[in-house]
Amino acid sequence: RVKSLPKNFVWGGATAAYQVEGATKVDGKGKTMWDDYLKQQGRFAPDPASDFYHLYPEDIILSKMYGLNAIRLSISWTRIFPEGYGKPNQTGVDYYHRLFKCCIDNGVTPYVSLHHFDSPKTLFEDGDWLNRKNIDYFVDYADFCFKEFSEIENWFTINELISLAFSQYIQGNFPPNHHFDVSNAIQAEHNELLVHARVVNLFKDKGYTGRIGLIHVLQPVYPYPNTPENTHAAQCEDAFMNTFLLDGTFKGEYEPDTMKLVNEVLKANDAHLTIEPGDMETLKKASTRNDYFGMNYYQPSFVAAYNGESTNTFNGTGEKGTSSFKFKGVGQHVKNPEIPTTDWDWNIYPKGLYDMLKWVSKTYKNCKTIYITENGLGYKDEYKGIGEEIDDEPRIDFIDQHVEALLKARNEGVDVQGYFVWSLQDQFSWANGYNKRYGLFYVNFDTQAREIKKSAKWFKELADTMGS
Ligand code: BGP
Repeated sequence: RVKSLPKNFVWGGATAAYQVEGATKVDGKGKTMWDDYLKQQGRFAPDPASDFYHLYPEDIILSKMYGLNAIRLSISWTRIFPEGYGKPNQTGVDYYHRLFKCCIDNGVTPYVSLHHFDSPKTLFEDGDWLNRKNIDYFVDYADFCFKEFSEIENWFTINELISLAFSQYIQGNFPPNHHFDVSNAIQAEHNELLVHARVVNLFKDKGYTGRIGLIHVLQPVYPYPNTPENTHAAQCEDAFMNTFLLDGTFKGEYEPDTMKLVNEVLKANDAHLTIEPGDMETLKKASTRNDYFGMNYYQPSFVAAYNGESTNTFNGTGEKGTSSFKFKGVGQHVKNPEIPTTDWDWNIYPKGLYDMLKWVSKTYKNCKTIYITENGLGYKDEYKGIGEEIDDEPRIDFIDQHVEALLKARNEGVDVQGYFVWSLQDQFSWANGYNKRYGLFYVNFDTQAREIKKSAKWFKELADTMGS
């Protein structure tokens, strides 16, 4: 391994408020779009999650002990503004001050997102990102946070814009569970970009100090098998899932080549996108003002051309081989027999991370510093008993290979400054519940006791030996 990392390279663990905090009904917190939905669905609940609301000191100390110098957190909008707007809830504000202080005191630098899939219920019911009024509310909430939490130096606006749009309106596994509602999906993508741009512009115009950026998950799309039709299908999916968002973020315009493909997808699905006057100016202005880029990477998709009706099944249980995805006029996901998959049918392909890093840094000149803000393996970890180490060798392999890919890109000139493993501790997963574990630290969800996984020890060694 090439030891060419700077001393301040960031080794972090990632979390998201709703997935770790639990305590969804305490201290004046308002409901998110998930609370009633999960209750109705009856599969699993967001409480207790990892009870991070109460146990954060323990997790921060574990982070420090195991070599992590950073943590990704998100602020739950509804702890601050229970309805999304109005009068701030001081108890929520105090909680985040305590949490941030604990991180900083322990030398674990907080990287904070303002939105990680948890829109307030009130605003969600009023159209979520599709309603422009909600964009104004978010800008106000962001402004409040920048002013209030001046101890924070690293901000992200929204986590994974595409996952929201795609899971809500295409894949149908996030509320409101629409399937292949292509107009709403593309509109949500555009509106989220607008939200981000407005917040970046506010941050810079008001002269807040610190850094601001956003987080995209990038899912490279490869044709399989490699034929001209499948290549075209891959380009269509790539435009819809990746390029549209990256163009909007870092170019402040949707390139003609991107729009040609996106329009093809829209046409095949009788869908349309509305861009209002002034939108593109807002995006343009923000496009040079991002201080850094958070890239999440899990897996690529392998795609073949498909022109039949759209249909999909989501594997939310870990029963291997139960997922399918066919998107009219775009393509269908196929299995590449040479690529291993997880129990949830996610492709394991570290080279995809290298490919994305190289491509983004080459294509988007305004994308300067990159942090890998999520990467990790969902796995059915086996509990061995109190105080017993959990053997998660496959996770070690996964992280090792992906860090290797990161280093290769870095050695070839891509400015990557950090790596956050998803996730810090085991957490609740939105559409999969509690058996899809990602943590370096095992959480016994009955007792909330933490156990150390082999990967945590390995990660400490990695962080200690590299970049020192
Ligand atoms: C990302 C999200 C995380 C997390 C992760 C793993 O898309 O930002 O919140 O959940 O993916 O996904 P999952 O929990 O569906 O396995």
